[in-house]
Amino acid sequence: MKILHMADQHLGLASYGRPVEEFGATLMTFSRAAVLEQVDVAVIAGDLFHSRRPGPAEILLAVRAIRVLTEAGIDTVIGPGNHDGMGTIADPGSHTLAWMAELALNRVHVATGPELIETPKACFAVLPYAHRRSIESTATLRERTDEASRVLEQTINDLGARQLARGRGVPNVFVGHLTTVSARLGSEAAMQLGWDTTVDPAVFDRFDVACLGHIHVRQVVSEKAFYAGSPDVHGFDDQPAEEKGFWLHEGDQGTPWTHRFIASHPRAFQTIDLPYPEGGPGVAKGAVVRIRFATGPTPAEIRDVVDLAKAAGASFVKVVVPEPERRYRGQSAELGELPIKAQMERWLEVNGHSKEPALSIAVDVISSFSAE
Ligand SMILES: [Mn+2]
Repeated sequence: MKILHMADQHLGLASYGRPVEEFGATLMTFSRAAVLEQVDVAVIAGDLFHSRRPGPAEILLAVRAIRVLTEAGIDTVIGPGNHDGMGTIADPGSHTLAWMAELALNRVHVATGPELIETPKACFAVLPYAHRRSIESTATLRERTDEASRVLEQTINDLGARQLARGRGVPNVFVGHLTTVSARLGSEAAMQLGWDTTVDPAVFDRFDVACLGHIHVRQVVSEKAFYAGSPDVHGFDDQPAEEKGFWLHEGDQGTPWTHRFIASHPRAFQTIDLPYPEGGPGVAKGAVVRIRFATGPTPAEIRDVVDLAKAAGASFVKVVVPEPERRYRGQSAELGELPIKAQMERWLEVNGHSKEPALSIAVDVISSFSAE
């Protein structure tokens, strides 16, 4: 059987001057690819919408793309992500896709909690995003995060066991919106490290394939687990446009699966360091361009380089000028000589903040970075 897997579409994000229709077009690229490849199931592994309160334009674009799948006889399996408003796993009505689940559209399967979804050719164990706060506890932040990870792994194992118990002889697929321990993180890294519940990718070994969302960098986590990444470029630190797309997973129960990348061809992002080369800037057609000045420019210089970039085809230009060195309140010159943890501790002390939990969180974040 064939599954086309995407995640993190973020309909409604509209950053860098891009209209919502551009993200809708990417979603339509997904549907058309699914039809072209004659897949059995299209999987959307969370964050279809950018907010839990999408406007009529976003809802229309989502429904149109899903309808293309339905009319081609393709089943669609959707799991809610954090941006869809999935916060508390015990509250099935909390996310923006709840209405779509309630409609019970033919061939459209929306999970409202951790559940099994049966299609003619496979069984899907779907785990919506689960925030740490889903697990009631009086423990410390760190303990709660660890506990939430254990609970999630247990939930995944339970879903897998229930799949096996059904004994249909079809592939057992996992769909989830979550962080795995070894995942290579995108630009939201600092926000997530130490804050998000994480699971060990070994928990996916029991499935035929795991279709993951949440991390925006498309990647292979293990032999069984795959992140689709966001199909549009979300910023200058994101993967380049040519690496964006979907996974085509193909196989049968208990047999080795193949995993093929299908490009989504989103708008390119490009960084140009000044001065421009001879003959002006080389800009990919319609690219979102970031121009970096080495020294502080005059307003006229900024206007000139922006005009040249736009004339060369840029759709949006972001100008970066060097920032003057900042010194935080309470920071002294010799502080720079101290190890970073000591700097942090001293800063909290001087500014009259309590050291916990800020210090433990900072240490987690710092150690995660240096481990790479
Ligand atoms: Mn996302």
